[in-house]
Amino acid sequence: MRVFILSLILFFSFSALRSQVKYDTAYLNSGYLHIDHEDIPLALFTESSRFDTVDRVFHASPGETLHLTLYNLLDFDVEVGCDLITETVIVPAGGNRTLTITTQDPGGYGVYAQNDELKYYGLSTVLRVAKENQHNYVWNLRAFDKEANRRISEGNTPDFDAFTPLIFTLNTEAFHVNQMNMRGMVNGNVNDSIYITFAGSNIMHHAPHFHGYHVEIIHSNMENHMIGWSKDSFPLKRDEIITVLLVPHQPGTFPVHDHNLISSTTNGNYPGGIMGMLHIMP
Ligand SMILES: [Cu+2]
Repeated sequence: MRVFILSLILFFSFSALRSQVKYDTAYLNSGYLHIDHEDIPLALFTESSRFDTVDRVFHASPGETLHLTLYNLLDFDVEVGCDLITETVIVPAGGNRTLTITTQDPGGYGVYAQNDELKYYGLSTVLRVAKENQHNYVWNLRAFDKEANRRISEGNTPDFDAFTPLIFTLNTEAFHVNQMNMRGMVNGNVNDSIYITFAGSNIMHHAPHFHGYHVEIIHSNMENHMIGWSKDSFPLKRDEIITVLLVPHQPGTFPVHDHNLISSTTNGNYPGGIMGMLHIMP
């Protein structure tokens, strides 16, 4: 009996230890974003070695250590880091390296190329630290100047002083009147706790505005004096990652758009660009 109890204790302590470590992988991958009959070159963290335009978002529970193995399919080396740690890894072209990230508090944190041009080019995503059974959404907002992307894809330096973005995306999709952004949808019920993490991922400042609801700003990866405030719009700085809590008080369908109004367009035409949608059932 004593041996049995002892092995039970051992078993549970080992599983507790194991649950604090998580392994994950992603690819550094290049391809094209197809928007408004044009192909815009970019590079993203992807789920598989086959390129697709879905940003790979990482998840960990608070306190968990994430061993993130990155495979670099690009033809140059990329140095990758994360907001939560000071170490970085240089992932060689064609090779792989593991970034070890120790997490603590819930929130959204950046995982990105250290080089600003590559970060702009798409190598910037989110590590969402949260309990597993929550309603978590991550919305990555980007502004693209096609000329800058073309120059980076050809190995040249873009001219960010002449930066003229015409393409704005939420999770690499631009809104279109005939086609809602399916990657910018929130589905929930009145009184649910819904967490949305906004990443101002590449180069522009944004100002998300919620119609129909106020949200509580609960976390930022930067110094932010608005933590705990209940607001319907808030500034999102370049490289900032803000997590908000939405507890809907009424049912309905409401948009979330950006008050940096140029980003509600695609190639200068309204409506387009960054547009999320909330579908709240009774
Ligand atoms: Cu508005």
